[in-house]
Amino acid sequence: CEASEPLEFKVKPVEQQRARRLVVPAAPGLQGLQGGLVRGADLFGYVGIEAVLDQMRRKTMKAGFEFNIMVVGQSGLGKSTLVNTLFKSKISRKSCSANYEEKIPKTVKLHSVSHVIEEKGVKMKLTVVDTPGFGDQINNENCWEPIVEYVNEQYEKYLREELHVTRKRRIPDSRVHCCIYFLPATGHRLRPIDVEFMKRLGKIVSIVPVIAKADTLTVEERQDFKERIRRDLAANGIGVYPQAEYDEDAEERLLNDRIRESLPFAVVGTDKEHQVNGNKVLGRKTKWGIIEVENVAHCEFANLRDLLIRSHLQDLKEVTHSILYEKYRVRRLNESNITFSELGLSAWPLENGTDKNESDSHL
Ligand SMILES: Nc1nc2c(ncn2[C@@H]2O[C@H](COP(=O)(O)OP(=O)(O)OP(=O)(O)O)[C@@H](O)[C@H]2O)c(=O)[nH]1
Ligand SMILES: [Mg+2]
Repeated sequence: CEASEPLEFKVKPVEQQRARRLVVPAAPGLQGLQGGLVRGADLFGYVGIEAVLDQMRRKTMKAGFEFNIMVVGQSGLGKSTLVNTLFKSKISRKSCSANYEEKIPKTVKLHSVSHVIEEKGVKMKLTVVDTPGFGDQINNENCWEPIVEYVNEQYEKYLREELHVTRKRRIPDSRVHCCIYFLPATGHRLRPIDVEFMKRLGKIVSIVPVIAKADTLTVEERQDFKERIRRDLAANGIGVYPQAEYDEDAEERLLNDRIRESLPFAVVGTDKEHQVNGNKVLGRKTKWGIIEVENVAHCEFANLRDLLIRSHLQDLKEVTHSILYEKYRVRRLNESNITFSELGLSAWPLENGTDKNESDSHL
């Protein structure tokens, strides 16, 4: 469904994140002059560099964003429910009609749901890839393979588009920018299957782990479980997003440290709305009350949504493009079995270490 009205939820403009890096300090020689000159002083030596922000803003608003999330985890942990929660929560509530009768069926094949969300003139195409849960088979060996294959297929699609002689101005981006990995709320430790799964997946995609069905844990159990998971992740060398080595400056480190300390987010999902104090809220009705999924006092769904959309959307895209996809690209181009005809090319695009298409496009 498509939202036609502006929404309340604020998507942090990308240029705001970059603005702090684009501040140009005044030249030392100008400082004395500035006090003495009255009108026109502001224009002395002014080249208008900051106008680039407006240009970026206009371009970005026109082009819009593409953002792709994938949900992965054992069967029955509430992955499909959380996808619905995300689309029915603040980011797109006005655009979706509730369907109370429909029960979410078991997911049997990988499929994606896309919504175009528009807010204050900014368009975002949010795609969530829902995957079938694993763990139902007697032998769960290699259960990560279909997921790993899907992520790599999207990189391959992008690579092929990039290597075409006549490239599209804007390559459609179906690469997975973030994978939400669901952990069962056992209250114990990471299970071997989750360790193996995340080890493999973490090499090719940004993982954000969550504790599923967190309403089944007490406050203390939740805290202990989180700490144990963080220790297990570190002990097994599993890097989850946001990785400390990608922090760009002290300000980012401070923000990301706070996120790292609260991972994995303890989430609750639902696709039902209930009346609470005269307001409609997304929640799960129990015998003892309603768990409000967007209320931070009840669970951390809102923190997860804010991380994905409000604060780290652009960073997740950058990490995917500049680090994860780059690794895939280098590996593929170094492979000897990649043929010209396979890529639809008449000659090898890389000559003397430069991308011929790339240099042509700058002419
Ligand atoms: N208690 C509780 N139950 C939940 C939560 N989220 C989903 N459920 C219930 O768990 C059951 C399974 O939910 P699904 O969303 O189909 O789970 P799934 O992970 O998509 O399952 P597969 O498609 O088999 O992989 C449903 O009955 C949901 O109502 C939650 O946060 N808390
Ligand atoms: Mg499902």
